[in-house]
Amino acid sequence: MRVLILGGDGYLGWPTAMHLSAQGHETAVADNYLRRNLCREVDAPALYPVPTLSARCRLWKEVSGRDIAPFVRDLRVYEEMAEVFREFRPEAVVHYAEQPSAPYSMLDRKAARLTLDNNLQTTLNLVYAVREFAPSAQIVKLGTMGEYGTPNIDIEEGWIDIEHKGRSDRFLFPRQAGSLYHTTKIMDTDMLWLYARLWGLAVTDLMQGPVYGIVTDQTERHPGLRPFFNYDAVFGTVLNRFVVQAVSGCPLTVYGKGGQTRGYINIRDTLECVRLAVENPAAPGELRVFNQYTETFSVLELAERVRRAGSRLGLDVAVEHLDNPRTEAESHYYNPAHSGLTDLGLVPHLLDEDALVELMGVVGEFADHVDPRVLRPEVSWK
Ligand code: USQ
Repeated sequence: MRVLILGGDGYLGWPTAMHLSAQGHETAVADNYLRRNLCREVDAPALYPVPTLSARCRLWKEVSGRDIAPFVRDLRVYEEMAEVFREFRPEAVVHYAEQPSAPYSMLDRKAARLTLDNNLQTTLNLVYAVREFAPSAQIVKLGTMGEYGTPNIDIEEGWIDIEHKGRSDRFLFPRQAGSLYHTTKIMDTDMLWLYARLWGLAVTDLMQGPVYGIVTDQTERHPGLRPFFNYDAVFGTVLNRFVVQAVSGCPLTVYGKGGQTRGYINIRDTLECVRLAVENPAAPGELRVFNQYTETFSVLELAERVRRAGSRLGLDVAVEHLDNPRTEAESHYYNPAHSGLTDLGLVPHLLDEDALVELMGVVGEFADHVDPRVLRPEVSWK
């Protein structure tokens, strides 16, 4: 299949492109380096340097013999999105091209505005480009488990049947996000559902939990193929941050009580989930939703696992409770359904001690690069 990855330079976009290319799909990546630029703006260094998109595509060609076509384009500009579609003529589009950080979206008015504009404009341009240039192409959009928040009832996979005053209907599961970033993802979902109904678009929405890891089958082939990896308090996600903190001798930063529970997923499984969604498309007019995570943990459980894996490597890992910079429940019910992707064939990589020790090994190569100043959270939700 001809698969276009929007946001193909990011932590997940690039590894997804290699994974699909390795499976025999004809693959292209489009990105405007927004993530790299925002990281510079907030002084959030990546753990190691990452080559440009074109350089990575050349490296991939050298090690695999396969092409990934790079498009450095600003997808907020319809003409640039259209040009990519005209040239590549995708059959499937994977949409990662969003400002992905909750803390960044809460930084100030300017960052909030950028998050809203970037995420919604890109999604709207995608909808129009599909209609104009590739009407039978399916859209696989990365959503987030954070769309649901932490309600006091079981979370369904996207849809819920409701009986009301003797009648019943099926609706999107109620959503209540905890940041502006997560709210833009809700808006994306609503926009895509509108155009699925109106124009018959085929859409899969992958509600993903926080991802961890660096290593995939393809990154193993050359260090220059590793993903863009943040560990700072704005762009880094919790488990990746804990691993970096552990190997660099800094205490693990548990926000508040640490009872916040989320659904986590190994980066290898993210790539497989996207492949499964692409190869088993939604029907025209359908908004299909999968909850994309494999295991739930509280923040304290993650910290304890990292501490134990660290001690296997002779590291003395300390855990520190900080005042929570976010407004979120610190102890709550959490039970989301997540059978859709397993039913399609996902075989999860679970978070055992070996997985953590492997990640600590790779991160450990760069322990000297870690800047402890960027580990402390500075952005407050208040
Ligand atoms: N947390 C800590 N200490 C830290 C960092 C985070 O206790 O040093 C806590 C947070 O307060 C939160 C939980 O860990 O309760 C997860 O935080 P996170 O930064 O790993 O995840 P989040 O901000 O929710 O966002 C990340 C990705 C986002 C994705 C989302 C999935 O950045 O793109 O959509 O995970 S989910 O969390 O399910 O919404």
